[in-house]
Amino acid sequence: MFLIDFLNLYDEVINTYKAINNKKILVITKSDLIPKNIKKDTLIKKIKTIYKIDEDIIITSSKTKENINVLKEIIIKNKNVLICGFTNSGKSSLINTLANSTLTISKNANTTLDFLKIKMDEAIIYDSPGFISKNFYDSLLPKMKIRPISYQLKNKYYLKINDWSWHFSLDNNITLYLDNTFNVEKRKLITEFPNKIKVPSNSDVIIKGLGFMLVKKECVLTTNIDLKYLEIRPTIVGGENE
Ligand SMILES: Nc1nc2c(ncn2[C@@H]2O[C@H](COP(=O)(O)OP(=O)(O)O)[C@@H](O)[C@H]2O)c(=O)[nH]1
Ligand SMILES: [Mg+2]
Repeated sequence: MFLIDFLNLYDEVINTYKAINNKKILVITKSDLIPKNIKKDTLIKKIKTIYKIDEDIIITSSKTKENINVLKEIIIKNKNVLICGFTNSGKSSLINTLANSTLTISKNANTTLDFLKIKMDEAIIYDSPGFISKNFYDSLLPKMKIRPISYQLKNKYYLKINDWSWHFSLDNNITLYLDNTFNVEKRKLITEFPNKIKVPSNSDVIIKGLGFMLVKKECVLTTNIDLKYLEIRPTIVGGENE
């Protein structure tokens, strides 16, 4: 089982999943953070299409226990199951929920330093150290339910999110999928920002590790955030079919 947290869905993570040749399924964790307006079966379909995934995808949460029984059945049927994924994807939390175990949960990278064997009924689950990505913000993990907030943003203005500035080359409609601990302001544009990236219509601009923003119209985004933290994909939450 390869775990990906909903807000950490980007190419490096998906490519790591794809590189695994064993029998596998993709498990999207922390579903309690997914906003209510996102229909989960639509989300699964979009993830399958955009990232070209053929295997089953199961959405789960250690907090709400969504689909925990489905995962238990899969584990019992397969007898030996390795739980893997990037650090902080919720591996240890999920195993604790599945097996009533007491693995250490942490916000810090790699608290699980070795492969650990945990018994669950007649099956064995293995916890593993997480893969580590260099290009993501792991110090500001979202904890709260994401409340999407939309902005009608005139070209004369930019969005300031904490220390990051985002300017879109034309009047646009932007929806933030970030947790509400971020400080967001609309400001009048005075100077441009150093980094530029092209954004097609109905795209998610992913800020790796933190969330994403849905951009309605094709435009050029200028920003002061290092582009290595950004990735663009067709939106998984809205757009044309909405
Ligand atoms: N909201 C939410 N947070 C979770 C969930 N599972 C894990 N977390 C949090 O994600 C962080 C990493 O969890 P952990 O299980 O240690 O991840 P690991 O590094 O993959 O073993 C911790 O801060 C957990 O509290 C979940 O289902 N929902
Ligand atoms: Mg762990």
